[in-house]
Amino acid sequence: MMRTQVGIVGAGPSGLLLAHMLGLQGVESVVLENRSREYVEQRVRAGVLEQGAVDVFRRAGLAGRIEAEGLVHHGIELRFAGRGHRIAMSELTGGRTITIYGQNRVVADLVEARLRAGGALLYEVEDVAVHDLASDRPSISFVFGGAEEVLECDVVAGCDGFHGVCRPAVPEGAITEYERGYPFSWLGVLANVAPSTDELIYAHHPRGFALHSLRSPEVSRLYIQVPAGEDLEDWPDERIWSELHARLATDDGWTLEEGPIFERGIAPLRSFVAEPMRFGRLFLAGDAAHIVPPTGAKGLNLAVADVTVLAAALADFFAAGSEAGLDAYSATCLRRVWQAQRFSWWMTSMLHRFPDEGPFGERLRLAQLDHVVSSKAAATSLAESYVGLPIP
Ligand code: FAS
Ligand code: PHB
Repeated sequence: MMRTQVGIVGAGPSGLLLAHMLGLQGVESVVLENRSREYVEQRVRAGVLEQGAVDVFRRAGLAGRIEAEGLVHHGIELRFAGRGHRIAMSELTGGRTITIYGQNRVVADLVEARLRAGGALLYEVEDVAVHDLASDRPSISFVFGGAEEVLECDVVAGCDGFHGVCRPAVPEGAITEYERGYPFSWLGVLANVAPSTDELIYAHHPRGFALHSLRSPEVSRLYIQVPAGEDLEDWPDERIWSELHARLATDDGWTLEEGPIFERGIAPLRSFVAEPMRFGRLFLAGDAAHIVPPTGAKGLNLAVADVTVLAAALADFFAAGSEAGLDAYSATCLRRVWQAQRFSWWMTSMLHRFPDEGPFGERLRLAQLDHVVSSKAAATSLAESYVGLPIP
Protein backbone atom coordinates (compact mmCIF):
# COMPACT_ATOMS: atom_id res chain seq x y z
CA MET A 1 0.00 0.00 0.00
CA MET A 2 1.40 3.41 -1.04
CA ARG A 3 0.15 6.72 0.41
CA THR A 4 0.27 10.36 -0.71
CA GLN A 5 -1.80 13.54 -0.44
CA VAL A 6 -2.67 13.95 -4.16
CA GLY A 7 -2.76 11.03 -6.59
CA ILE A 8 -2.37 12.40 -10.15
CA VAL A 9 -3.37 10.27 -13.15
CA GLY A 10 -1.55 11.41 -16.31
CA ALA A 11 1.90 12.94 -16.93
CA GLY A 12 0.96 15.36 -19.69
CA PRO A 13 1.17 19.13 -19.17
CA SER A 14 -1.75 19.13 -16.66
CA GLY A 15 -0.47 16.36 -14.40
CA LEU A 16 3.17 17.44 -14.43
CA LEU A 17 2.47 21.13 -13.86
CA LEU A 18 0.03 20.32 -11.05
CA ALA A 19 2.63 18.09 -9.34
CA HIS A 20 5.26 20.80 -9.67
CA MET A 21 3.01 23.56 -8.28
CA LEU A 22 1.89 21.34 -5.38
CA GLY A 23 5.54 20.56 -4.63
CA LEU A 24 6.29 24.28 -4.41
CA GLN A 25 3.59 24.45 -1.70
CA GLY A 26 4.91 21.41 0.19
CA VAL A 27 2.03 19.19 -0.92
CA GLU A 28 3.01 15.60 -1.75
CA SER A 29 1.84 13.90 -4.93
CA VAL A 30 2.44 10.79 -7.03
CA VAL A 31 2.04 11.00 -10.82
CA LEU A 32 0.97 7.81 -12.64
CA GLU A 33 1.45 7.65 -16.43
CA ASN A 34 0.58 4.65 -18.61
CA ARG A 35 2.91 5.54 -21.49
CA SER A 36 6.71 5.65 -21.51
CA ARG A 37 8.61 8.88 -20.80
CA GLU A 38 10.01 8.81 -24.35
CA TYR A 39 6.54 8.47 -25.87
CA VAL A 40 5.07 11.33 -23.87
CA GLU A 41 8.03 13.63 -24.52
CA GLN A 42 8.07 13.05 -28.30
CA ARG A 43 4.29 13.57 -28.78
CA VAL A 44 3.91 16.58 -31.09
CA ARG A 45 0.90 18.70 -30.16
CA ALA A 46 0.41 22.32 -29.24
CA GLY A 47 2.77 25.11 -30.15
CA VAL A 48 1.39 28.40 -28.81
CA LEU A 49 1.66 29.64 -25.20
CA GLU A 50 -0.54 32.55 -24.14
CA GLN A 51 1.10 35.38 -22.22
CA GLY A 52 -0.73 34.17 -19.10
CA ALA A 53 0.68 30.66 -19.43
CA VAL A 54 4.23 31.97 -19.82
CA ASP A 55 3.67 34.11 -16.71
CA VAL A 56 2.57 30.96 -14.80
CA PHE A 57 5.69 29.09 -15.91
CA ARG A 58 7.84 32.10 -14.95
CA ARG A 59 6.30 32.30 -11.46
CA ALA A 60 6.83 28.54 -11.04
CA GLY A 61 10.51 28.78 -11.99
CA LEU A 62 9.92 26.84 -15.22
CA ALA A 63 10.48 29.53 -17.87
CA GLY A 64 14.26 29.25 -18.35
CA ARG A 65 14.18 27.45 -21.72
CA ILE A 66 10.99 29.19 -22.81
CA GLU A 67 12.73 32.57 -22.39
CA ALA A 68 15.91 31.29 -24.08
CA GLU A 69 14.33 29.41 -27.00
CA GLY A 70 10.68 30.46 -27.25
CA LEU A 71 9.76 32.80 -30.11
CA VAL A 72 7.76 35.83 -28.93
CA HIS A 73 5.17 36.94 -31.48
CA HIS A 74 3.15 40.17 -31.60
CA GLY A 75 0.69 39.37 -34.35
CA ILE A 76 -0.89 36.77 -36.62
CA GLU A 77 -2.04 36.93 -40.25
CA LEU A 78 -5.49 36.06 -41.58
CA ARG A 79 -5.21 35.14 -45.28
CA PHE A 80 -8.18 34.81 -47.68
CA ALA A 81 -9.13 35.72 -51.26
CA GLY A 82 -5.41 35.83 -52.16
CA ARG A 83 -4.51 38.51 -49.59
CA GLY A 84 -2.94 38.56 -46.14
CA HIS A 85 -4.15 40.82 -43.30
CA ARG A 86 -2.08 41.23 -40.13
CA ILE A 87 -3.83 41.33 -36.77
CA ALA A 88 -1.48 43.49 -34.67
CA MET A 89 -2.31 41.67 -31.44
CA SER A 90 0.19 43.35 -29.11
CA GLU A 91 -0.84 46.84 -30.28
CA LEU A 92 -4.50 45.93 -29.77
CA THR A 93 -4.05 44.39 -26.30
CA GLY A 94 -1.72 46.81 -24.54
CA GLY A 95 1.43 44.83 -25.33
CA ARG A 96 0.36 41.23 -24.64
CA THR A 97 2.18 38.60 -26.70
CA ILE A 98 2.18 34.87 -27.50
CA THR A 99 5.23 32.60 -27.37
CA ILE A 100 5.86 29.79 -29.86
CA TYR A 101 7.23 26.85 -27.87
CA GLY A 102 6.33 23.22 -28.65
CA GLN A 103 4.28 21.27 -26.10
CA ASN A 104 6.82 18.45 -26.18
CA ARG A 105 9.42 20.93 -24.89
CA VAL A 106 7.00 22.07 -22.17
CA VAL A 107 6.58 18.42 -21.11
CA ALA A 108 10.34 17.78 -21.18
CA ASP A 109 10.96 20.88 -19.01
CA LEU A 110 8.27 19.75 -16.54
CA VAL A 111 9.65 16.19 -16.32
CA GLU A 112 13.15 17.57 -15.69
CA ALA A 113 11.79 19.81 -12.91
CA ARG A 114 9.89 16.91 -11.26
CA LEU A 115 12.88 14.60 -11.32
CA ARG A 116 15.18 17.38 -10.03
CA ALA A 117 12.76 17.92 -7.14
CA GLY A 118 12.70 14.16 -6.42
CA GLY A 119 9.00 14.03 -7.34
CA ALA A 120 7.28 10.61 -7.56
CA LEU A 121 6.64 10.02 -11.28
CA LEU A 122 5.85 6.47 -12.45
CA TYR A 123 5.77 5.64 -16.17
CA GLU A 124 4.31 2.62 -17.95
CA VAL A 125 1.85 1.84 -15.20
CA GLU A 126 -1.03 -0.45 -16.27
CA ASP A 127 -4.68 -1.10 -15.37
CA VAL A 128 -5.13 2.22 -13.58
CA ALA A 129 -8.48 2.51 -11.81
CA VAL A 130 -9.78 5.07 -9.31
CA HIS A 131 -11.93 4.13 -6.31
CA ASP A 132 -14.10 5.63 -3.49
CA LEU A 133 -14.14 9.07 -5.08
CA ALA A 134 -17.13 10.16 -2.97
CA SER A 135 -15.27 9.32 0.27
CA ASP A 136 -12.46 11.24 1.93
CA ARG A 137 -10.18 8.24 1.33
CA PRO A 138 -10.10 7.75 -2.44
CA SER A 139 -7.49 5.40 -3.91
CA ILE A 140 -5.90 4.45 -7.21
CA SER A 141 -5.12 0.84 -8.08
CA PHE A 142 -2.62 0.01 -10.82
CA VAL A 143 0.02 -2.49 -11.93
CA PHE A 144 3.64 -1.34 -11.96
CA GLY A 145 6.52 -3.60 -12.96
CA GLY A 146 4.14 -6.55 -12.87
CA ALA A 147 3.12 -5.92 -9.25
CA GLU A 148 -0.39 -4.87 -8.20
CA GLU A 149 -0.32 -1.60 -6.24
CA VAL A 150 -2.80 0.62 -4.41
CA LEU A 151 -2.13 4.33 -3.85
CA GLU A 152 -4.17 5.76 -0.97
CA CYS A 153 -4.65 9.50 -1.21
CA ASP A 154 -6.74 12.41 0.09
CA VAL A 155 -7.48 13.74 -3.39
CA VAL A 156 -7.32 12.35 -6.97
CA ALA A 157 -6.49 14.67 -9.89
CA GLY A 158 -7.78 13.36 -13.23
CA CYS A 159 -5.17 14.72 -15.64
CA ASP A 160 -5.46 11.76 -18.01
CA GLY A 161 -6.74 13.49 -21.13
CA PHE A 162 -9.88 12.92 -23.18
CA HIS A 163 -9.45 9.15 -23.38
CA GLY A 164 -8.46 8.65 -19.75
CA VAL A 165 -10.14 6.57 -17.03
CA CYS A 166 -11.01 9.24 -14.45
CA ARG A 167 -13.97 11.00 -16.07
CA PRO A 168 -15.64 7.66 -17.00
CA ALA A 169 -15.28 6.57 -13.35
CA VAL A 170 -17.79 9.23 -12.26
CA PRO A 171 -21.25 7.69 -11.66
CA GLU A 172 -23.80 8.12 -14.46
CA GLY A 173 -25.70 11.40 -14.17
CA ALA A 174 -23.18 13.14 -11.88
CA ILE A 175 -21.47 14.86 -14.83
CA THR A 176 -23.15 16.48 -17.87
CA GLU A 177 -21.21 16.29 -21.14
CA TYR A 178 -21.57 19.00 -23.84
CA GLU A 179 -20.14 18.06 -27.23
CA ARG A 180 -19.98 19.29 -30.83
CA GLY A 181 -18.27 17.41 -33.67
CA TYR A 182 -16.83 18.85 -36.91
CA PRO A 183 -16.94 17.26 -40.39
CA PHE A 184 -13.17 17.64 -40.75
CA SER A 185 -9.81 16.94 -39.09
CA TRP A 186 -6.38 18.58 -39.16
CA LEU A 187 -3.48 16.90 -40.93
CA GLY A 188 -0.32 18.32 -39.32
CA VAL A 189 3.33 18.02 -40.37
CA LEU A 190 6.72 19.11 -39.12
CA ALA A 191 9.20 19.92 -41.93
CA ASN A 192 12.90 20.65 -41.83
CA VAL A 193 12.66 23.97 -43.65
CA ALA A 194 12.91 27.56 -42.46
CA PRO A 195 9.40 28.98 -42.03
CA SER A 196 8.23 31.06 -45.01
CA THR A 197 6.71 33.54 -42.58
CA ASP A 198 7.71 35.36 -39.39
CA GLU A 199 4.23 35.07 -37.84
CA LEU A 200 1.45 32.46 -37.95
CA ILE A 201 -0.73 32.48 -41.07
CA TYR A 202 -4.34 31.26 -40.72
CA ALA A 203 -5.65 30.81 -44.27
CA HIS A 204 -9.21 30.30 -45.50
CA HIS A 205 -9.46 28.96 -49.06
CA PRO A 206 -12.21 27.32 -51.16
CA ARG A 207 -10.13 24.10 -50.96
CA GLY A 208 -10.09 24.31 -47.16
CA PHE A 209 -8.24 25.75 -44.18
CA ALA A 210 -4.45 25.85 -43.86
CA LEU A 211 -2.17 27.06 -41.05
CA HIS A 212 1.49 27.97 -41.36
CA SER A 213 3.04 27.80 -37.89
CA LEU A 214 6.60 27.10 -36.79
CA ARG A 215 8.77 25.53 -34.10
CA SER A 216 12.12 27.26 -34.65
CA PRO A 217 14.01 29.25 -37.32
CA GLU A 218 14.77 25.86 -38.94
CA VAL A 219 11.50 23.92 -38.47
CA SER A 220 8.07 24.69 -39.94
CA ARG A 221 4.79 23.40 -38.48
CA LEU A 222 1.99 23.23 -41.07
CA TYR A 223 -1.62 22.04 -41.03
CA ILE A 224 -4.39 21.50 -43.59
CA GLN A 225 -8.07 20.75 -43.09
CA VAL A 226 -8.96 17.26 -44.38
CA PRO A 227 -12.33 15.45 -44.35
CA ALA A 228 -13.09 13.64 -41.08
CA GLY A 229 -11.91 10.04 -41.11
CA GLU A 230 -9.12 10.59 -43.65
CA ASP A 231 -6.30 8.05 -43.72
CA LEU A 232 -2.75 9.36 -43.52
CA GLU A 233 -1.80 6.73 -46.13
CA ASP A 234 -3.76 8.74 -48.70
CA TRP A 235 -1.60 11.82 -48.10
CA PRO A 236 1.88 11.48 -49.62
CA ASP A 237 4.19 14.49 -49.17
CA GLU A 238 3.51 15.75 -52.70
CA ARG A 239 -0.22 15.95 -52.04
CA ILE A 240 0.31 17.73 -48.71
CA TRP A 241 2.61 20.34 -50.25
CA SER A 242 0.30 20.79 -53.24
CA GLU A 243 -2.63 21.63 -50.94
CA LEU A 244 -0.47 23.93 -48.80
CA HIS A 245 0.73 25.86 -51.88
CA ALA A 246 -2.82 26.21 -53.18
CA ARG A 247 -4.42 27.27 -49.90
CA LEU A 248 -1.67 29.66 -48.81
CA ALA A 249 -1.16 31.31 -52.24
CA THR A 250 -1.41 35.11 -52.43
CA ASP A 251 -1.69 37.60 -55.30
CA ASP A 252 1.56 39.33 -54.30
CA GLY A 253 3.86 36.43 -55.23
CA TRP A 254 4.62 35.15 -51.72
CA THR A 255 6.09 31.64 -51.93
CA LEU A 256 6.06 28.66 -49.57
CA GLU A 257 9.40 26.87 -49.20
CA GLU A 258 9.23 23.07 -49.03
CA GLY A 259 11.48 20.77 -47.00
CA PRO A 260 11.67 17.17 -45.75
CA ILE A 261 8.62 16.24 -43.67
CA PHE A 262 9.79 14.32 -40.58
CA GLU A 263 6.59 14.09 -38.53
CA ARG A 264 2.95 13.84 -39.57
CA GLY A 265 -0.40 13.07 -37.98
CA ILE A 266 -4.16 13.53 -38.34
CA ALA A 267 -6.20 14.76 -35.36
CA PRO A 268 -10.02 14.97 -35.29
CA LEU A 269 -11.59 18.27 -34.18
CA ARG A 270 -13.99 18.28 -31.27
CA SER A 271 -15.59 20.72 -28.81
CA PHE A 272 -16.29 19.07 -25.46
CA VAL A 273 -16.97 20.13 -21.86
CA ALA A 274 -17.67 17.99 -18.80
CA GLU A 275 -19.61 19.80 -16.04
CA PRO A 276 -18.85 19.98 -13.19
CA MET A 277 -15.09 19.32 -13.34
CA ARG A 278 -15.33 17.57 -9.97
CA PHE A 279 -16.92 14.56 -8.27
CA GLY A 280 -16.26 14.21 -4.53
CA ARG A 281 -12.49 14.07 -4.09
CA LEU A 282 -11.85 13.69 -7.87
CA PHE A 283 -10.87 16.88 -9.72
CA LEU A 284 -10.65 16.85 -13.53
CA ALA A 285 -8.16 19.17 -15.27
CA GLY A 286 -7.11 19.85 -18.87
CA ASP A 287 -8.24 17.56 -21.66
CA ALA A 288 -9.85 15.17 -19.15
CA ALA A 289 -12.46 17.91 -18.63
CA HIS A 290 -12.61 19.74 -21.97
CA ILE A 291 -11.46 19.67 -25.58
CA VAL A 292 -11.34 22.61 -28.00
CA PRO A 293 -10.62 22.57 -31.75
CA PRO A 294 -6.96 23.72 -32.06
CA THR A 295 -7.87 26.70 -34.30
CA GLY A 296 -7.76 29.01 -31.28
CA ALA A 297 -4.53 27.47 -29.83
CA LYS A 298 -6.30 27.13 -26.46
CA GLY A 299 -5.99 23.46 -25.40
CA LEU A 300 -2.66 23.57 -23.63
CA ASN A 301 -3.31 27.04 -22.22
CA LEU A 302 -6.63 25.95 -20.68
CA ALA A 303 -4.81 23.06 -18.99
CA VAL A 304 -2.33 25.52 -17.45
CA ALA A 305 -5.18 27.69 -16.19
CA ASP A 306 -7.05 24.73 -14.64
CA VAL A 307 -4.11 23.42 -12.66
CA THR A 308 -3.11 26.90 -11.49
CA VAL A 309 -6.55 27.22 -9.87
CA LEU A 310 -6.50 23.62 -8.57
CA ALA A 311 -2.98 23.87 -7.08
CA ALA A 312 -3.93 27.00 -5.09
CA ALA A 313 -7.15 25.37 -3.84
CA LEU A 314 -5.35 22.19 -2.79
CA ALA A 315 -2.63 24.18 -1.01
CA ASP A 316 -5.34 25.91 1.08
CA PHE A 317 -7.04 22.58 1.74
CA PHE A 318 -3.91 20.87 3.04
CA ALA A 319 -2.52 23.92 4.85
CA ALA A 320 -5.66 25.18 6.57
CA GLY A 321 -8.34 22.55 5.95
CA SER A 322 -10.25 25.10 3.89
CA GLU A 323 -12.48 23.58 1.18
CA ALA A 324 -13.61 26.95 -0.23
CA GLY A 325 -11.13 26.84 -3.11
CA LEU A 326 -12.00 23.24 -3.94
CA ASP A 327 -15.73 24.03 -3.86
CA ALA A 328 -15.16 26.97 -6.25
CA TYR A 329 -12.73 25.11 -8.54
CA SER A 330 -15.16 23.91 -11.20
CA ALA A 331 -17.14 27.16 -11.56
CA THR A 332 -13.94 29.24 -11.63
CA CYS A 333 -12.43 27.13 -14.42
CA LEU A 334 -15.63 26.67 -16.44
CA ARG A 335 -16.07 30.42 -17.00
CA ARG A 336 -12.70 30.49 -18.78
CA VAL A 337 -13.32 27.13 -20.46
CA TRP A 338 -16.56 28.33 -22.07
CA GLN A 339 -14.90 31.55 -23.27
CA ALA A 340 -12.18 29.42 -24.88
CA GLN A 341 -14.89 27.16 -26.37
CA ARG A 342 -16.67 30.19 -27.81
CA PHE A 343 -13.48 31.58 -29.34
CA SER A 344 -12.22 28.22 -30.67
CA TRP A 345 -15.61 27.42 -32.25
CA TRP A 346 -15.76 30.95 -33.77
CA MET A 347 -12.23 30.74 -35.25
CA THR A 348 -12.99 27.23 -36.60
CA SER A 349 -16.30 28.34 -38.14
CA MET A 350 -14.72 31.44 -39.68
CA LEU A 351 -11.73 29.70 -41.26
CA HIS A 352 -12.82 26.23 -42.41
CA ARG A 353 -14.90 25.03 -45.36
CA PHE A 354 -18.09 23.28 -44.24
CA PRO A 355 -19.12 20.70 -46.86
CA ASP A 356 -22.88 21.23 -46.85
CA GLU A 357 -23.27 25.00 -46.36
CA GLY A 358 -23.65 26.11 -50.00
CA PRO A 359 -22.61 29.37 -51.71
CA PHE A 360 -24.49 31.63 -49.27
CA GLY A 361 -22.53 30.20 -46.33
CA GLU A 362 -19.23 30.77 -48.12
CA ARG A 363 -20.10 34.39 -48.96
CA LEU A 364 -21.13 34.93 -45.34
CA ARG A 365 -17.76 33.58 -44.21
CA LEU A 366 -15.87 35.97 -46.49
CA ALA A 367 -17.96 38.83 -45.10
CA GLN A 368 -17.07 37.73 -41.55
CA LEU A 369 -13.36 37.63 -42.42
CA ASP A 370 -13.59 41.02 -44.15
CA HIS A 371 -15.27 42.46 -41.04
CA VAL A 372 -12.53 41.16 -38.70
CA VAL A 373 -9.67 42.61 -40.76
CA SER A 374 -11.37 45.97 -41.42
CA SER A 375 -12.90 46.75 -37.99
CA LYS A 376 -10.55 47.67 -35.14
CA ALA A 377 -13.18 46.58 -32.63
CA ALA A 378 -13.55 43.15 -34.28
CA ALA A 379 -9.76 42.71 -34.58
CA THR A 380 -9.35 43.72 -30.93
CA SER A 381 -11.90 41.12 -29.86
CA LEU A 382 -9.97 38.42 -31.74
CA ALA A 383 -6.63 39.63 -30.34
CA GLU A 384 -7.86 39.69 -26.71
CA SER A 385 -9.06 36.10 -26.96
CA TYR A 386 -6.01 34.86 -28.84
CA VAL A 387 -3.37 36.26 -26.45
CA GLY A 388 -5.62 35.07 -23.62
CA LEU A 389 -7.03 36.58 -20.42
CA PRO A 390 -4.68 36.75 -17.41
CA ILE A 391 -4.63 33.47 -15.47
CA PRO A 392 -5.72 34.08 -11.83
P1 FAS B 1 -2.81 15.10 -22.33
O1 FAS B 1 -3.71 14.27 -23.20
O2 FAS B 1 -1.69 15.86 -22.96
O3 FAS B 1 -2.12 14.18 -21.21
C1 FAS B 1 -2.84 13.14 -20.60
C2 FAS B 1 -1.83 12.09 -20.16
O4 FAS B 1 -2.52 11.05 -19.45
C3 FAS B 1 -1.14 11.44 -21.36
O5 FAS B 1 0.25 11.43 -21.20
C4 FAS B 1 -1.73 10.02 -21.38
O6 FAS B 1 -0.80 9.07 -21.85
C5 FAS B 1 -2.04 9.81 -19.90
N1 FAS B 1 -3.07 8.81 -19.65
C6 FAS B 1 -4.20 8.59 -20.38
N2 FAS B 1 -4.89 7.56 -19.84
C7 FAS B 1 -4.19 7.13 -18.76
C8 FAS B 1 -4.38 6.10 -17.81
N3 FAS B 1 -5.44 5.28 -17.87
N4 FAS B 1 -3.45 5.91 -16.83
C9 FAS B 1 -2.36 6.73 -16.77
N5 FAS B 1 -2.11 7.73 -17.64
C10 FAS B 1 -3.03 7.92 -18.63
N6 FAS B 1 -3.63 22.15 -28.30
C11 FAS B 1 -3.22 23.33 -28.79
O7 FAS B 1 -3.30 24.34 -28.09
N7 FAS B 1 -2.71 23.41 -30.08
C12 FAS B 1 -2.58 22.29 -30.88
O8 FAS B 1 -2.13 22.37 -32.02
C13 FAS B 1 -2.98 21.03 -30.38
N8 FAS B 1 -2.83 19.89 -31.13
C14 FAS B 1 -3.24 18.68 -30.61
C15 FAS B 1 -3.09 17.47 -31.34
C16 FAS B 1 -3.53 16.26 -30.82
C17 FAS B 1 -3.37 14.98 -31.62
C18 FAS B 1 -4.12 16.21 -29.53
C19 FAS B 1 -4.62 14.91 -28.96
C20 FAS B 1 -4.24 17.38 -28.78
C21 FAS B 1 -3.80 18.62 -29.32
N9 FAS B 1 -3.90 19.82 -28.59
C22 FAS B 1 -3.52 21.02 -29.07
C23 FAS B 1 -4.45 19.82 -27.29
C24 FAS B 1 -3.37 19.39 -26.36
O9 FAS B 1 -2.26 20.24 -26.49
C25 FAS B 1 -3.98 19.37 -24.99
O10 FAS B 1 -4.72 20.53 -24.72
C26 FAS B 1 -2.95 19.15 -23.91
O11 FAS B 1 -2.21 18.01 -24.24
C27 FAS B 1 -3.70 19.00 -22.58
O12 FAS B 1 -2.84 18.46 -21.68
P2 FAS B 1 -3.36 17.36 -20.64
O13 FAS B 1 -4.62 17.82 -20.02
O14 FAS B 1 -2.18 17.07 -19.77
O15 FAS B 1 -3.75 16.09 -21.51
C1 PHB C 1 1.03 24.88 -33.64
O1 PHB C 1 2.05 25.56 -33.88
O2 PHB C 1 1.06 23.64 -33.43
C2 PHB C 1 -0.32 25.55 -33.62
C3 PHB C 1 -0.39 26.94 -33.71
C4 PHB C 1 -1.63 27.56 -33.68
C5 PHB C 1 -2.78 26.78 -33.59
C6 PHB C 1 -2.70 25.38 -33.50
C7 PHB C 1 -1.46 24.77 -33.53
O3 PHB C 1 -4.00 27.37 -33.58
